[in-house]
Amino acid sequence: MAKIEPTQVSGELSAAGLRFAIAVSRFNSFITERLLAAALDALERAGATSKDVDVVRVPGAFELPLTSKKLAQNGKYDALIAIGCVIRGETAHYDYVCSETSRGLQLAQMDTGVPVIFCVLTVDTLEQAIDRAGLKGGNKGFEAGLAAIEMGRLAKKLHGARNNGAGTSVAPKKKARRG
Ligand code: INI
Repeated sequence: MAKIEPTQVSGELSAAGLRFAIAVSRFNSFITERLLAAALDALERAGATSKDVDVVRVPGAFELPLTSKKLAQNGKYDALIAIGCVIRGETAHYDYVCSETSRGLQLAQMDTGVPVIFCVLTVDTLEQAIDRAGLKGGNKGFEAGLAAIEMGRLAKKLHGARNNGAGTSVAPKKKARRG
């Protein structure tokens, strides 16, 4: 059995001092507004205040990736949450919206380095969506809020990990000016 005791690195569930943006789709707003309320509840319980959170509304889930990428690029936020709800219809539209939304959100976080939490329900029926927005399946918005806090904290730590040991956040050294 190995005897080493590796340093454990994870993000604490404290939102104090972190900034968040939440992009919310208006499509299926009956569901997305419930997810948003739960995400805000999680952030507030963990210490976030009104000035720490911006909410941006978009037409549908398909618009979440570009909006998230622009929000991530402006450098104001430690973590983002993308909230949507795609319900299967009779055509292949559902498949295109689901796959491009998930792919685009992953690209947004990989391109910018800012965590983007995926809070897009992809369900077959309205009942399944309701279950995940506050009924039988809990509320995925609350889980997304917690994930945003954890990833926002973790991203800060990992940013400084090479400079001062894992777990310590240190801003990168400024380059010395020449001349
Ligand atoms: N957008 C959603 O967020 N959920 C859906 O269920 C949905 N369906 O079923 O069509 C949906 N479509 C709109 C799409 O996200 C875009 O807003 C639209 O195509 C304009 O680009």
